[in-house]
Amino acid sequence: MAMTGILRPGHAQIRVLDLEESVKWYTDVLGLVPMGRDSQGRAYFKARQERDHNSIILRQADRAGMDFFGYKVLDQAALDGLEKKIRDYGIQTERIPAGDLMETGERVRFKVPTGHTTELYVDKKPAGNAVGTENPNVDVIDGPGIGPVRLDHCLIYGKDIDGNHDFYTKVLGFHLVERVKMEDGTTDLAIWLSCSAKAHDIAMVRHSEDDKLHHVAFQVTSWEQVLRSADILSNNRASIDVGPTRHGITNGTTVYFFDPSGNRLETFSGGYDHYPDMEPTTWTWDEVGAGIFYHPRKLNEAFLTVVT
Ligand code: M3P
Ligand code: FE
Repeated sequence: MAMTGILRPGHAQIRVLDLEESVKWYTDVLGLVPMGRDSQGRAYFKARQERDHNSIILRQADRAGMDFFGYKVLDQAALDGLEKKIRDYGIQTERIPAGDLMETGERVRFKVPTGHTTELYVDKKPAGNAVGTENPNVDVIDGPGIGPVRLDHCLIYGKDIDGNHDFYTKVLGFHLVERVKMEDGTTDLAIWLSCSAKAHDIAMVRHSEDDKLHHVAFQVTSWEQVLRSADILSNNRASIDVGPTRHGITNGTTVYFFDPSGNRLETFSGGYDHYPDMEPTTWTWDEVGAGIFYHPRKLNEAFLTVVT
């Protein structure tokens, strides 16, 4: 039976260099809904169709990047079971008390083999989406800003991609959706993993330095909304990295851009459904360019190497 353990990515805490400037940008340009601040000064946001209180937390720091990525789990029994499996696998866990993150229950925190701090939690206070749950209107996305519907996935960089693959599939219950092979034809350069029927809930690329962030991605509803994202970004003089274009991998349409601190973000649409019984898709080294950006069919060096 599906969806008995980890349900979906639930929150990401992102480091920003100037909190006030970032709060304004995440509200007015990205179009997230501001949900308040905590006693540590962190700023909370949700995407407009998310029902839980927060999904993006901004923390002022002296360098950009991601502090942690958290997944929502079905219930307490599933959380306890997952914590036991993580410990039995040989990875230490720590419990962060309820309320440390605003309107969020107790979290189980651990480090995956690439050094990324990762969390599981059950409770986050329902806060309502843009249209409610009784006889809802269609959510007409009218601004301010892009207004993505939800936090969708992140792409992380680190050394032990094989360790992450093993841990994510054997312990956390994810399945492999796509992979890119290196020149040797056997080593994985990158993998896309799902805990659901989405084309990916997380992706990871082999890299010389651990605990790096490539991007955090938000879903929008159509290719036209991807184009609209890029228009809004350009209107606001935001730094667009790549696109709008399409990935061969996942078939998603995409635009990549940077927040004011240099964290790369993505709004994307589409991507096929993938179930655990389906064979993963493999991209060989000679066609990796088309996997990443389907139209130019060649690698973009800056896209691959700039991380926070
Ligand atoms: C995606 C995606 C890279 C590919 C990224 C792909 C970094 O972001 O959403 O499928 O090679
Ligand atoms: Fe992505």
